[in-house]
Amino acid sequence: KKQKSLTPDEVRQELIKKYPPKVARKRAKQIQANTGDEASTPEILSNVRTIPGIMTMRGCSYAGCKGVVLGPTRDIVNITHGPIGCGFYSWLTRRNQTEPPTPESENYMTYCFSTDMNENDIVFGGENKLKQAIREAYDLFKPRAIAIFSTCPVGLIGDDVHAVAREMKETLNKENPDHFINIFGFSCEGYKGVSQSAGHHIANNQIFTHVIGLTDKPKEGKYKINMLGEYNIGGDAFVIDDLLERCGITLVSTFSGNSSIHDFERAHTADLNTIMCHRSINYVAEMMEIKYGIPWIKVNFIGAKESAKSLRKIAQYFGDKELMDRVEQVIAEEMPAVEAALASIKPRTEGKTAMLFVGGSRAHHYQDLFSEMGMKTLAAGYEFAHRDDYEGRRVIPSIQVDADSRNIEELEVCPDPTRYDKELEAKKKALEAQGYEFSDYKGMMPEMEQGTLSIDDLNQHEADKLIELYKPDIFCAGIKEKFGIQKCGVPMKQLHSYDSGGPYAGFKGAVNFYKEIDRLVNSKVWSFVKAPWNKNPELTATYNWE
Ligand code: CFN
Ligand code: HCA
Repeated sequence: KKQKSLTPDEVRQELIKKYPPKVARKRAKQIQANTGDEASTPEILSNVRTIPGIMTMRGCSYAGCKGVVLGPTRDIVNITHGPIGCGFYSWLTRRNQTEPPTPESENYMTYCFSTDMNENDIVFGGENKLKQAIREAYDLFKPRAIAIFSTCPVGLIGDDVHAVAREMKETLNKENPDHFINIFGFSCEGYKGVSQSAGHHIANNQIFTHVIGLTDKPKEGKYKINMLGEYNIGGDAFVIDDLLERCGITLVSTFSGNSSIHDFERAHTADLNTIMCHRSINYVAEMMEIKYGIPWIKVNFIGAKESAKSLRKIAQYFGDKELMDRVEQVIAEEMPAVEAALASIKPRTEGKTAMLFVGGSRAHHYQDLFSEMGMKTLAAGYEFAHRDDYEGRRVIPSIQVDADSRNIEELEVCPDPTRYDKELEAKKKALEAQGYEFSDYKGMMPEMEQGTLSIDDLNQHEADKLIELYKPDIFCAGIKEKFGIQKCGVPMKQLHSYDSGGPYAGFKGAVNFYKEIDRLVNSKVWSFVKAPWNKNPELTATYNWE
């Protein structure tokens, strides 16, 4: 347990005291005490470059674009233009699942496509090799679309992936007039911006420019929505799809869990955009609102209460009695299993403590599940989120161009929104007049208890210190953090890949999560672990800044 009771300020001092003054000053602004209240929530420094030498938890721009946003797409041939490691290490490690409609349907997710650039290509240029790779993929699969992802060396040597995409699209479509192929590239070199976040932005821009709106064939249905920012990790999207279907809500497309490019192409025919992970896809939502007049709302299907709230919010948007009744019926069908699980588990989890350090939305969303189990989140933080994700609606919620990624293509918003739907705009205004809140997202910090900590871009040194100072009952983060934390004797749950577990979304997912956390926090096994650095003190690392 926490050795002595420290104030948040004292904890901050402990975390930064080993740093040289300039580093300490910057990190101090990224470590803030929550006040439990929106108005007095402090500003937190975020979305800034990690100081070199610090063992950050972050990933890169290529990971955000190729791995996160486009990774779960099954019917786009995603080619990594770069050395083989980039393609290999982003190959299904995220555990995003897919279910093609028939066994014959296109599914390229099990393949790892790469140009496998080597020294020769770096010296003489890799464009020809890329053209060959596109042709080879085309001849083998005849897909609807091929996407090209740039890795660091591509930007450094100056290969023009967009020119190659244009040329190959024209050539292949001329050669095969009966089969339309879409080819587009992403300038998502790993070093762009400060984190995965720049990669999300780049992915969103290109999907909006090259794919959304390509076909007008609508899906049948009375209440049509898109689900943005749900990536089907561990099967989460399957649970959500099932809930929506039972409520009678038609899912036009999901960006991009269990997705199909054909649905992306007609996403603009939906009536409402719902956003699950705001951080990774707010750009698409904003652009679709401007170009097609489709309003968006924030939803969250992590946690039973939040899932119920989200379904109700969608139903209220359509304002239809029949839909509202059906939503209530589905919630009533789901809740008994949730309540039964909590009745047996909560007595064992109540009062336990957690720490959550994950990407750009889960460090917030998963707090709902912990609080349903009576557990308190002592400290939480994102790897790469922006101030709006932390501080909520008091920060301007619109598109923010990353300060450090000015060189990414600016938003291409249609100057002539001919298909702008005035009716939807009027509906939005009318709903707002009735008190419907489109943007009721409060952000992570105002929802955390007073005296808890929010820490942006946590690193290994600070994670070790937090564990030493608080000894939480569970620590949630990613694969790079996992083993160091377990060696400190603390149970660790991966909230990226869910280790081998999941789904955790919706009501059924909540029950899975309660059981998993109960198992972890009530197992004694971790308290028997003796870390190698305790047995062999010579292995202890020392920070020597002088
Ligand atoms: S599935 Fe999402 S929920 S998309 Fe994003 S911000 Fe990553 S890959 Mo890892 S688990 Fe994580 Fe979020 Fe949105 Fe995942 S918290 S870091 S870029 N993320
Ligand atoms: C990424 C993907 C990642 C990494 C997970 C982890 C994921 O950002 O590159 O660090 O364990 O969810 O797969 O966030």
